[in-house]
Amino acid sequence: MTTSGPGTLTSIDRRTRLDADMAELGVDEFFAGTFPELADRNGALVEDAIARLDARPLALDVAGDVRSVGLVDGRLTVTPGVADGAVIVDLTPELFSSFAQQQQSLCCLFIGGLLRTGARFYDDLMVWDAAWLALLEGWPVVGELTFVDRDGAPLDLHRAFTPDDDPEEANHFLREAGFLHLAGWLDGDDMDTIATDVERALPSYSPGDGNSWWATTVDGTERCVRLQRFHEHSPTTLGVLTGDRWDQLRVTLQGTDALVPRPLEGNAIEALVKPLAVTKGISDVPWHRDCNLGRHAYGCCDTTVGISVTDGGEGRGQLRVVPGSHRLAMPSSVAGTDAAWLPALPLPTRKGDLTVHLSCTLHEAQPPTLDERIVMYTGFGPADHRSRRSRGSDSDAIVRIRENAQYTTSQAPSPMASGGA
Ligand SMILES: O=C(O)CCC(=O)C(=O)O
Ligand SMILES: [Fe+2]
Repeated sequence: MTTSGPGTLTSIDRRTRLDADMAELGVDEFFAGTFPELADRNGALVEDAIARLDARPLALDVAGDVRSVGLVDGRLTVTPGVADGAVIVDLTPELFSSFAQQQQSLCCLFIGGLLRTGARFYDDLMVWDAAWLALLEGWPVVGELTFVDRDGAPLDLHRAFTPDDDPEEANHFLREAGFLHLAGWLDGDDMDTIATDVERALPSYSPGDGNSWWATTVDGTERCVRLQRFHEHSPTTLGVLTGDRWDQLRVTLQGTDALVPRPLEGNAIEALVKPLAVTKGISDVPWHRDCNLGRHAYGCCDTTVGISVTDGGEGRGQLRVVPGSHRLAMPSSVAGTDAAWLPALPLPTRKGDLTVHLSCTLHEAQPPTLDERIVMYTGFGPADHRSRRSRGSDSDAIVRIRENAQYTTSQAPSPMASGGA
């Protein structure tokens, strides 16, 4: 059976859970208490996902107490012990509780080095993260999507919106497609000034300073690829973030939701320098959702805005997105492959253009092959970031795992590094 995908999001606020409600959730309590109800409500979505992805059962070994989740005669079923062919995940009771309440995902636990599961299981884990979202949040993984404009006519996914376009049309596009290309929103001369600010600021960052990401290029050079809190180094960037055009953007994105920019006293904006021929580290982030590491139900959707300081087209580190992937939880491991059921779309930008994507939308940065690129990322989130730091929240742990990803994982070496481009 294939369910049909959900229609237009009426709101980008998809939060269903509060950190304050986090509890210590045991294996018995979850599988005997919570699971049957979830399976009644969302089991069909999970069954569709498992069948489509040909997923092996997931065996959760929680300090020796093992349950396998998978299909038996086509129905979502939990069985004691390790099911045939299962991917086995070892969890402490604390990590199980976190996973079962949609805090840390399997992807997060894997990248954080918290699983004994071998690396070859990574794709299985991504598949089960998608199935788990279907189970816990009712987010379908497979189905047919249509993209329509406000009048119900087919949506032109290649459309770019200028600052003079109707903000309601742009807002509808964002909810429908999960991304936006905003052309000519910022001043080209300001972008040139910001590029100079990046050069000037680079010497003040160093590896391991907790404020930057580094990657190695084919000639062995270590390059700073992510300059955090960059507004502290660039009055022009600060001017952008506090100017009228930025508030126009906030109003356009929020529609009927209430959005606020990232606070200026934190890591409000990151400047990314994208060198050619990266061989190690993370400069160009491969396919992912910004909520891949977890907490979708507590925080989504954030909106992430990319500011093209230099041109970002083909060969220049362009961003690609998967339209509609905020409505269907197609795993990131499938995106961009022949097995994908939602196609990827490149977003070539010019200096001064913006890209916007929701935290639930699949996206990747393509490694540049022609020229280096500079792009800045910042964003807007719900006005009420509810009880983010309350006891039981794994928000800080997830941020730490994300920040350490530059040491614990690596993008695939650029095709240029093997002389392939
Ligand atoms: O490398 C890029 O341009 C994208 C970065 C990104 O998506 C992220 O940091 O989440
Ligand atoms: Fe991202």
